[in-house]
Amino acid sequence: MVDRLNEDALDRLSEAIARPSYDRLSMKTGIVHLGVGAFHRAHQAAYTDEVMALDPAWGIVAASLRSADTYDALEPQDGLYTLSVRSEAGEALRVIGSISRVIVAPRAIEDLLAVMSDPATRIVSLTVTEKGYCHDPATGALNEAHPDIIHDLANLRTPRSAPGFVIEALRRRREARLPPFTVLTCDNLPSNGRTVKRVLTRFAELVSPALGRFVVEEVSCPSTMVDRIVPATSDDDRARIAEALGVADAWPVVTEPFTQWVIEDRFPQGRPAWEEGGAEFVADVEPYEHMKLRLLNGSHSTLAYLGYLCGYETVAETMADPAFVRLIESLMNEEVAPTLHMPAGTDLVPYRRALVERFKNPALKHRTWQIAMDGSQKLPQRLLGTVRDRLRDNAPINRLALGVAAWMRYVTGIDENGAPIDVRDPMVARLQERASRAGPDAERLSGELFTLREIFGDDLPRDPRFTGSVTSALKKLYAQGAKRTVAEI
Ligand code: CS2
Repeated sequence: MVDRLNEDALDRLSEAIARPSYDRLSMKTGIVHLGVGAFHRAHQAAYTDEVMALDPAWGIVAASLRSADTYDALEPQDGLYTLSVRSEAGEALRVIGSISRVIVAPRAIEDLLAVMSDPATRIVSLTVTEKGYCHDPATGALNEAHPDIIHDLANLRTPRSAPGFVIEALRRRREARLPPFTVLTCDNLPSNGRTVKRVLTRFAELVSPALGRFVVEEVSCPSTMVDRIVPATSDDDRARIAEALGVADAWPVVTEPFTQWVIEDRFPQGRPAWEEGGAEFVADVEPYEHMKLRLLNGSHSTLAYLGYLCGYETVAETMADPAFVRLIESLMNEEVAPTLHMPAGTDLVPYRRALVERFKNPALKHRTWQIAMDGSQKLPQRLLGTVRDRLRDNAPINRLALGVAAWMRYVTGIDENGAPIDVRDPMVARLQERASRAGPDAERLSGELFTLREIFGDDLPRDPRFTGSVTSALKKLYAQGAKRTVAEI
């Protein structure tokens, strides 16, 4: 009796469950992925699985930079896991086989660096979240005071951070006269390829000028736009999926039917034929990235802070409130869309409509609390870039300002009923120190938080149109609560 998903169990799954059509034993490692979270497994690993039959050279060795959870779940499963695609229409299950091995970086540093430095590895991809780049979110520059960066520069051979691993592996390849791998960032950063190149270049320069030049001249960092909503897996998901599989899967991932991956085609060492799995290759990703970060993620963060303050647990629950649908539609139509400059032929109207439907998907339990995490790293590219463009055009920013104000209200760590909020953010200590200094006073709170240059830059705190709009939205949130504020805007 097989009770766990693994290679042996594949033949016994019911017909309805899709599974790898290729021989997993002939798979070679062409990709090392850093950050093996749910998003990678529902997105890039699924695209790669889709095209593996075309070329088995592109197997993935996936590393987690911190916890051993994914390793513990997938190692007994031969790297296999279930991808569940859910909507009101039902659930489709597919077993993904593109990950051949999981490595827990902190306890296998040398092992990970060895695979990254192997001649067969031609791509190192990353989903390490915004904060994983150890950069200053407002400027995109490497944060040289970041404890992990200080550690890694002093201990090149035993890195902790994503930039530290990438640079040490590149250093070894250069020394061995091997060509560098392509660095493929799949995180929601602005101009993500350019940002990662800048961070890596600076790190490398601090190691040696020659390594800095090598990164500038030889390392390709294509930008990507990645999109798929992937909430954290719950125990209910595990139980439901085990029932359908007939075997247990310790870590399935649950997602929506929609998926999009737009990539700049700059892979000097080759790449999988991801286009056969639905990816789009373009010369310049930036317009798509702006569209997605500003429309989807900007709305998502706005929904997360305001929805949480209203007591809504999930995005779908928040979107069941018609006042929120109105807010998000008008935010997108009136304040965000006018800042986008899309290539001819892109129609934003169906894109925006689809977003509203995606947010409403009742089969996804995407917690507002989950999206609210790490706001200090997210606001710049999700809301503040749009704010800057609007201010340049002298255009109103009421809804964008409400999103920023809701973030300020949220990071105080006390909700509208006086209960604590579990704020997760790399800057949480500084945020809450400022919030407690200010007390429940909109003017003082916004004043304290505007001084955070890493988030707001030097320009926004000096623009009274911005500070005024945010402070007046924050006053409303304090005076009448989030529900009424949203209903009235
Ligand atoms: C979300 C994103 O958690 C978040 O901050 O906004 O993870 C979002 O679901 C994805 O970017 C969708 O592609």
